[in-house]
Amino acid sequence: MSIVDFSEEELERGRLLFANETRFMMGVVKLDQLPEVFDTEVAFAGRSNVGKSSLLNALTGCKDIARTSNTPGRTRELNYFLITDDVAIVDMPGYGYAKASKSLVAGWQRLVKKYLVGRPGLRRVFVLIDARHGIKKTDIPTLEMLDTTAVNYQIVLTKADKILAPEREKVLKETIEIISKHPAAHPHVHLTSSAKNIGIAELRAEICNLSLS
Ligand SMILES: Nc1nc2c(ncn2[C@@H]2O[C@H](COP(=O)(O)OP(=O)(O)OP(=O)(O)O)[C@@H](O)[C@H]2O)c(=O)[nH]1
Ligand SMILES: [Mg+2]
Repeated sequence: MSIVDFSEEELERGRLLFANETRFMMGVVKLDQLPEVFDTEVAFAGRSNVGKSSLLNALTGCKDIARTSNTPGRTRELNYFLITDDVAIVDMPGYGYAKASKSLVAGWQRLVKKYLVGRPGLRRVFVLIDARHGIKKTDIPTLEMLDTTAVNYQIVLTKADKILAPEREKVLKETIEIISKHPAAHPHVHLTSSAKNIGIAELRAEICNLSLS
């Protein structure tokens, strides 16, 4: 279930885009290491452990192209994956992971923030939210930061397999209500499960449409 409707044609275009072999390009720890601007760049943001790397694996159909783990805070760099020469997805370190040392977390967060507000060609930031919990207080600073910049962002609910249909409806409704107060948020919300392949085709179509617009 996804409340974003795509035509058969859009879904097929998305499928074809992601049928390309995804390549890991580089991990960026400092802004001066960022690659040249791509025609289409999108990024995955969200709390540690929300499923950013897993979603990238599901989209690309590569089981372990982005490292996934049970250990929050595993992704520590801005990891660039190339879907094609012109389309890049950036897997970002998660925010809100308390167990890593404060200075480490502060370092990642500075990097993430500078990247988000200053990256030319960044078409959309997908903000991942655990569907079991919905948008939490710890997510709000990120949403507010994105509101104050020119970056367009969209909520993607993750791990939908862990809840039943009525709970899915409820979290979708609540999420849409919250984002209606955030001016830069895209009004549509994706509901996904990397484990059970829910909403993956739709997210591929969404990214493909961005690359065509
Ligand atoms: N059931 C279920 N588990 C998932 C899903 N997506 C991710 N997980 C699990 O959640 C945990 C964290 O997933 P990651 O993809 O590493 O999360 P991340 O957001 O990249 O984490 P950081 O890199 O630490 O920020 C792993 O144990 C995954 O197997 C999903 O759709 N369903
Ligand atoms: Mg990760």
